[in-house]
Amino acid sequence: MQKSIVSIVLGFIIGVSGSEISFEFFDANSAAYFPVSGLSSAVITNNGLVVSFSVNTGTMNRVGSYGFGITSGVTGNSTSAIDPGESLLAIFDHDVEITALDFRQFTAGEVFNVIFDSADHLITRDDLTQKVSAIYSGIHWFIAAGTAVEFTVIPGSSISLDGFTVTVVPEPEVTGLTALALAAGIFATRRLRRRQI
Ligand SMILES: [Ca+2]
Ligand SMILES: [Ca+2]
Repeated sequence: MQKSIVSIVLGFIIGVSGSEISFEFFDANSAAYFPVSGLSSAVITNNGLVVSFSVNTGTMNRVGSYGFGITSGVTGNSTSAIDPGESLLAIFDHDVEITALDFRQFTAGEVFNVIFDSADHLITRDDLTQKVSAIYSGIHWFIAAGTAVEFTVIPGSSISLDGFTVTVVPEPEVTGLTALALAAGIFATRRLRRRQI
């Protein structure tokens, strides 16, 4: 009885923290697929995490078998990729860490740019951790709640972004409460054991 109450309290306090949350815009068979094609903005709730997506020009666009990007009036626009002058913006309602990015149509010489906290984070094809599937992982990029992260490319590049993965960073006061709940759980278990002796 006491143990189950502690489990419920712990589960409630931990909430959206911890596990990886994926956003997929290309693979329609993926469990994390969100259809946003044709929209200039979209608010998505995924495992308790609320994300506001928007584009600076045109609309988000998925082209089957090619990729996901932005289609707009920029010079040399590819309908299935992010081109120079096009940006996808994301704002999260919790502190998160970006842990992986999944690309397509990423060829040698091209450079993707993720901008946050007024700093560029440039990715070349050589930087990709899995070249065939064009995945960039092994990162822990902290994005504070309410601040914008911008997905874009540098001139001469045209790259599709299939999706990305984040983990939610626990808030300090939540961590404190979790420790308190854990301590209460240990105390309850000890009392239970002592009674059984
Ligand atoms: Ca484009
Ligand atoms: Ca390309």
